[in-house]
Amino acid sequence: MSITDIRAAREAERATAPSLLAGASPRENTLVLWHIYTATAALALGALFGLLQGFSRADFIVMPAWFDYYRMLTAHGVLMALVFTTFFITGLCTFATYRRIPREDRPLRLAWISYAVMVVGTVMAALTILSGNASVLYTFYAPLKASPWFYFGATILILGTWGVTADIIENVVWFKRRNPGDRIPLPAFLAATTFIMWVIATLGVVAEMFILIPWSLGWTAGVDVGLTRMLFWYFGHPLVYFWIMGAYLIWYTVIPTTFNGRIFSDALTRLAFILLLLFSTPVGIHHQFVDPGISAGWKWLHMLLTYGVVVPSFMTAFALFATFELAARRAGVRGFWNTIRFLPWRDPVFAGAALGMLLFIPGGFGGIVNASYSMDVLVHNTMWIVGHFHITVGGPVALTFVAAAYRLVPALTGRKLFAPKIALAQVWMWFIGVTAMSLSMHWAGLLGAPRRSSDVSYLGSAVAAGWHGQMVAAGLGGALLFVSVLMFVYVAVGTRLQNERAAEPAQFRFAPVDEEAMNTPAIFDRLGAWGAVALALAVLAYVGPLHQQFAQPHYLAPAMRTW
Ligand code: HAS
Ligand code: CU
Repeated sequence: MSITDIRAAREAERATAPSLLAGASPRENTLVLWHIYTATAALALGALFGLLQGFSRADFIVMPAWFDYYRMLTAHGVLMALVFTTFFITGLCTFATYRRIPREDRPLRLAWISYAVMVVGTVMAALTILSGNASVLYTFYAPLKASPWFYFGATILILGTWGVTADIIENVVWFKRRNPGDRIPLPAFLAATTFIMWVIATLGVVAEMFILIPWSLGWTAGVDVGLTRMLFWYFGHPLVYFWIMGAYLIWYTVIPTTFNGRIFSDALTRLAFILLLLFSTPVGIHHQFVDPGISAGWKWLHMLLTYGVVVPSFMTAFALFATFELAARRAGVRGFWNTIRFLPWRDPVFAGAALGMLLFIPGGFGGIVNASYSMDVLVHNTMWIVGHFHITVGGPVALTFVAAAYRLVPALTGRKLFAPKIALAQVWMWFIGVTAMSLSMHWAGLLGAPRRSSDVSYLGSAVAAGWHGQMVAAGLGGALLFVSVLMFVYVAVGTRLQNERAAEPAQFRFAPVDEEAMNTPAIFDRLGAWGAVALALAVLAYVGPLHQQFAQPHYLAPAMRTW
């Protein structure tokens, strides 16, 4: 049988596949759609600032004084890293929980209130940035001081996500009460694990706000910079794993449905997420290798644990390849290249996610470079890091999210995917744009180009001229990404606006588990217990470093407003 015949047979089989298809409620769909479209709006606006960012760095433009570089950079970072990702993940995880825990007349009040709180916080923070009163970048490092409205907005956004967590957990508990002997359905389990991790992580940033808010209100004279940075990175690393867990949820449970595949193993998937829950927090000091005031011993421990958090990602890589191969073998396909050709590359849902997976191979390896203390000293605070995070959060994470939206939005609106060819071109254009951009950024970083600075030409220095070419390539890659985002918005919004409803409502399936996979041990379902272990690990990893911060003589830095 040729690959074309196999593809046709697979399509036919997919139509009748025993995938897990749960009923949908229009009330629930509307709620999820608001999350997804809010994320889309943040992505569109963030992309505009991304384009300006790339062009400024390439010296194509100079930002005007009334909307300076740092204001634009803060708006870009906050909208992309904190708003787009968070709204997409709250929508996705709420959806995964609701679809796999069907419930009549599910109370939605808490979910709607949480969504509204998130929006209020976002609008407060965004307006403060746009008005020029919070050009503190997305890491809001002290002693740069923003208007209190920014810190209030960010805190309110986080409190809203705690409401989303409470809603997801309430549904899981409801399920467990009615089905005490059953495992929590896998997508709901992954969603709940992600949000338990998130709550533990956000404790750090909320604690930081207890320092920043009184200080920005003028109630305290200065700020302990070391302490605020430590609290930030206690949150900052798990933040990036919060993003990737959203992508992993899609890779494990949704992507196999695009080629009629099965989940390789329910137990392995749960274990990977449990490991991410345990190891995402006690590694944050790998962002502070060059910070003073933290002893080498604690830096070493966090470095070691960082190699621990890599393990669930390697497990994921293994499980995904296994899923591909098992499906191909069932269809009679043998050999590496035939397996690759067997995969549904013309489906934008698959293609987007798969291109994201490919990007995560260099992305993950770059992370392992950063994790090593001695290597990090070479690349810290250079464009290399900016390349690393665009090839991770801008690659596997964002590309998987837009790809999944091509399945989610039709399912939520009951309409056919609008312009599927543009959707497919869009994910490829994203892939090419982000590859060009982030590889050039890595390269520029190796040449010494700094991050977070508006003028990288150093007033015409010869050394700085050496990375100008890379900055131009990055700017052009960024332009491709910008066009790609516009294409995404066109398809995602067009799907909702087209009047024609699909003859057969679009379906959203989660993949079934491979029949030959082992049974899942009951211990893997003990979410509360794993959450407690994760919290204990976080405390153990930080009690020493925090003690060091408090034991040092307190120098409180005066506030700075450099813009
Ligand atoms: Fe990172 C800095 C270390 C992963 C994001 N990281 C950052 C920052 C961000 C970020 C935003 O140790 C900058 C923060 C700032 O503003 O300062 N990172 C790591 C390590 C990993 C890692 C060890 N990072 C991520 C992910 C991110 C992300 C994921 C976002 C989503 N990172 C660091 C360190 C720093 C850092 C230091 C601080 C540096 C400094 O100096 O400031 C790892 O966990 C990565 C493990 C991943 C893998 C890859 C597995 C591959 C998979 C794909 C499978 C492919 C398939 C292909 C199946 C080992 C799962 C299929 C094939 C087909 C044909 C379809
Ligand atoms: Cu990190």
